[in-house]
Amino acid sequence: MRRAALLVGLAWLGSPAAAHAGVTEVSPPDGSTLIAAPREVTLRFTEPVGLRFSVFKVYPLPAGVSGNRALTEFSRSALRRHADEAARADLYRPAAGRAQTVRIPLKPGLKGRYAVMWKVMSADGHPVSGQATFSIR
Ligand SMILES: [Cu+2]
Repeated sequence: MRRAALLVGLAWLGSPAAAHAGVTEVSPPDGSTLIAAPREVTLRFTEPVGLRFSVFKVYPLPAGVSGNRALTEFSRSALRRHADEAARADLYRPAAGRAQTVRIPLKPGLKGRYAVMWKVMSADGHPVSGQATFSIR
């Protein structure tokens, strides 16, 4: 009985339509406040994501952006921007291949509130986007 349940569970996990790529871990954690600037942001996904069609950005958050809705809107428009390297707080450059853990290097000397945003392709080709924030005192 227990063995049957385990097999059903594995079959569900292996089905491509079962789930989209989600973030299981963000470092620094969403909403955290740090006393020193980290060198990078790390995103861990539920499955390897294709890097070529994925976007990862870290932006300083303007003072007026607070609350989930404003943050989602800010993130949505920032993810679409091109040639925005100067405005960003990260040094991420487009890569190829697949990765389950993505490291986003940060510019040195950051201070204030930041939004980490991502848009990745799930295995079934559907895009999934999300965002998190952190602050540096
Ligand atoms: Cu899908």
